[in-house]
Amino acid sequence: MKRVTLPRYILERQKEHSFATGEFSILLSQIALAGKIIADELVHAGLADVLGRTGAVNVQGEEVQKLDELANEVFISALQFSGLVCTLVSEEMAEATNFPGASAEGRYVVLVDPLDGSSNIDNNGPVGSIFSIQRRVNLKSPPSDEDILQKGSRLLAAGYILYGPSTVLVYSTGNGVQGFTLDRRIGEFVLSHPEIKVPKRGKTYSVNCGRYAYWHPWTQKYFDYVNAVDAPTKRPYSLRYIGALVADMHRTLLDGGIFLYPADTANPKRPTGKLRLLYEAFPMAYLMEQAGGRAITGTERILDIQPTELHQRVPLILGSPEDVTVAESFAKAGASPACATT
Ligand code: AHM
Ligand code: MG
Repeated sequence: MKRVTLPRYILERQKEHSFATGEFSILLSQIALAGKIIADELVHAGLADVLGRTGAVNVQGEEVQKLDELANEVFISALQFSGLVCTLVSEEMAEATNFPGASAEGRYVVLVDPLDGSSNIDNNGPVGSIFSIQRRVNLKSPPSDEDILQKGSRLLAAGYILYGPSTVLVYSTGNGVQGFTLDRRIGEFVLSHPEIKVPKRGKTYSVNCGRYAYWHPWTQKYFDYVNAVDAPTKRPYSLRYIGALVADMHRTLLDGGIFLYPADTANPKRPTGKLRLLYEAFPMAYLMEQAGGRAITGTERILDIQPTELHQRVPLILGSPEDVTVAESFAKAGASPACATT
């Protein structure tokens, strides 16, 4: 059997990347290394003393799990000595971290959610890591917000690692989406899902419908729509929701359908939903578009949003193009004063 490892794949396609020769290979192999280390820690988590909470609360106001902290440390160690990354942005760190020494000259900003879906950790559910890479805007001055707060449409690369029954790394550098599965026998990611394309339409929707009471009227109407019986459009859709964005994204990417984490009214402090723009919504939107899908807030393309804050949140709706377009028509009708129902 022909086995194409991740390092071989990157080398073979290096000329297509918008990175300077060799730099992307180093960056991606360091990210893949972080993924392998985290995957290994997760496999043994129930045996080592790494389950549960640290007692700390992060910048998001969420309790930090020991594995959140560990995964964050793994990404820092994997990236800070590459000499390529000037700044790391992480869900687990209140501020962006500028790496010292030779790295201060680095030409890239890396953004990560080191362990996404961490509420699944203690019950042995799937979790993931999300990463993306931006090019530093100005090499002559110290790294600043200008380098970090760039639109998703300017991303050089994005991807995720899903720690499920197998560990899968999916990434794009703007030339389609490739998926690799970790072969533990040789310790390498091996190409298993070349040129991933999302189906034009799916049969499932994915949303935390326990929040129905807090949703805006258009979201409730869309939910009622996907649950209604209509043979020509193959409704009702089935519900699939894992509660870990990486796992819900991976299924949606492969099988089609729609994922939503919409804005709701539950918490006035976060009227734009739960998911974070820079290190959750942007990379997933980038991958979904690269696979032929769409990603919107409801009324706006995610990748066109100009970020204003490091940990800003955003409503996220992504998936098969036809499914997202239907949801968009509900959102646009709901946003129009003529159609407002409250
Ligand atoms: P996390 O990054 O702190 O783990 O939170 C993000 C997660 C996503 O993975 C997932 O889509 C969402 O939170 C689930 O939230 P909820 O439990 O409200 O459905
Ligand atoms: Mg997350």
